[in-house]
This record gives sequence, C-alpha cells and structure tokens, in this order.
Amino acid sequence: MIKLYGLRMSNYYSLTKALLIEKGLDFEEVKRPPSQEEDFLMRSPMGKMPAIEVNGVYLSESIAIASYLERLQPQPALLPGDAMQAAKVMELVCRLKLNVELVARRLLPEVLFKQPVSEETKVAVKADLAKGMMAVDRLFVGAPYAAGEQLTLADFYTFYCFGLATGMVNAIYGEDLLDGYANIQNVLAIMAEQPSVQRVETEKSAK
Ligand SMILES: N[C@@H](CCC(=O)N[C@@H](CS)C(=O)NCC(=O)O)C(=O)O
Repeated sequence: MIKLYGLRMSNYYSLTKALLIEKGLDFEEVKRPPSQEEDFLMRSPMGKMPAIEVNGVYLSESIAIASYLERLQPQPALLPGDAMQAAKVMELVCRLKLNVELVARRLLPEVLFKQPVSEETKVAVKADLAKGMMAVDRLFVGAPYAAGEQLTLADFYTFYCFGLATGMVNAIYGEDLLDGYANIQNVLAIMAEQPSVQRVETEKSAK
C-alpha cells in the first residue's frame, strides 16, 4: 500500500491526497511534520511535504508524484491522451505552481507565523503575482475545466494553489486575487464539489 507522509494542513499534501482518492488507490496517511532531519530528508530531499513511499521507495514533489500516479493508475485519466494537450495541462500546472503559488508563498511568514515581511518584498510579490496571473489567464481555458472539457491535474492545482494564494493576498493587501477571473472562480466552485476534494477538506477539519 502507498504511504503518504506529511500533514493535512499542507496544500500540496492535500492535493496529493485528493489525487490518490480520485485514482481510487489504497493509501495510508503517515503524520510527519516537515523537517531537515535525516530520516525526513531521506523521503523528501528538500525536507518538504508531501512524500510517498511505495514498496520501500520514497518519492517527493507533488508533480513527480502525480506523474507516477497517472502511470500507475491511468483511469480516471487526469491528463489528455494527446501528447500536446497533456503538455499544455502541465504548462498550466507549472504557471500556477511557480508563478502564482510560490510567489504568494513569500507572504506566508507574516500571515501564518507573524514574522513581518519587508515592504520591498510585498511590492515585489505584488508585481510578480500580476505577471503570474496574466500568464495563467493566457493558458486557462475554463470550458468548464481549467484546461478545457476534461477534468485534469490542472484543476487540482488550481484549487490547491489558489487556496493558499488568495488567502495570502487577502491578508496582506486586502485584495481579492481572483477579482475579474470568473473562469478561475468557476473551477474553484466545481472542484469544491468534487468528492475527492470534499473528502480531503472534511478530513482536514476533523484533524
Ligand atoms: N514543490 C513542492 C512544494 C512542497 C511544499 O512547499 N511543502 C510545504 C508545505 S505546503 C513544506 O513542506 N514546507 C515546509 C518547509 O519548507 O520546511 C511540491 O509540489 O510538493
């Protein structure tokens, strides 16, 4: 059975758990806070969550895990069969992850840990986020799903990346990051109804 290491509070842990559920795979959750200790680095070389363990082999990085799960359990398919369409889904996932979530994450120390972030950082994050949102908007299809007619990995990344990013932006700038992005808001609403996501969110609040 697959073991999933990390904490339910993490958006990438939640995303990975939702994918495991979506794919109908058996898994066991192993509660482990991220750390730089050797036993954690062995599972996840940057000391981040999540990581999975399959037959004694460890794998970290949500995209790598998603890629493994897609091959392990092809149905339901979360990538289109066409090579270019599948790559376009991954392109959107990269933009969401690298140019929105990772940028907004720079605000996290102040929002979650009361460690003030400099004004310089706040200005830079705002500018980088504006650029990232324009890039996402260029790739986002929203008909009705993130990458088109099919539910894909990009919908899961949309849900879990914006879950964090909108919270950070609202807390620091008092703004709605998704103001004017009706198609992204629509995908968030669709994903909130997805049974796999609902189970993750329910179990998260149950702790
Ligand atoms: N790129 C990684 C990001 C994972 C990540 O940022 N995890 C956060 C929690 S959501 C973490 O472990 N943070 C603790 C740390 O950086 O020490 C992925 O997609 O899996």
